[in-house]
Amino acid sequence: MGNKILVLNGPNLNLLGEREPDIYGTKSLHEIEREVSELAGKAGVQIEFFQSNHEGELVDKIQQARGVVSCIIINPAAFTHTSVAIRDALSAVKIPVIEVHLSNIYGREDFRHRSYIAGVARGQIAGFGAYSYILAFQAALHLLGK
Ligand code: CA2
Repeated sequence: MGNKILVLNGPNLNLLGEREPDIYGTKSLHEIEREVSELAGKAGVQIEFFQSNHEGELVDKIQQARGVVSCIIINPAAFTHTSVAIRDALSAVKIPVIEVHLSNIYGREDFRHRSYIAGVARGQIAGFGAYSYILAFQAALHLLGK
């Protein structure tokens, strides 16, 4: 299992930086991943990134992480508020989960206030834009005892 961190991103996050910069910021997902990757290199941990617009692909990736990954950082995007399947997959693999959001979901529309993921996560970070991912990575290092 070693010290591998898996960073999962859900639907539409591939559009990051292109639209709605007032809500989600101006950095692309690739830029965010590059920054986190640099930190991982410095910390001597392995890191893998995966983005999908498809719920089932995210479920598959979570299942494949079993026995291979030590911590999952996930921004489930819209699936945060809908997906029992992703919650059940995260719960089944018994890998510590950190939920991350760019925006403060509690300051937005009511339907974003409920997260199906929060109950199976060790913790949640929301509202700091791209920096939420840096904070989530720091939290992952903490969970790995680094
Ligand atoms: O704040 C977050 O990170 C969210 O997970 C982002 C999701 C949203 O449904 C959640 O409520 C909160 C949406 C991601 C969509 O990303 C876009 C990026 C650029 C342009 C349009 C959408």
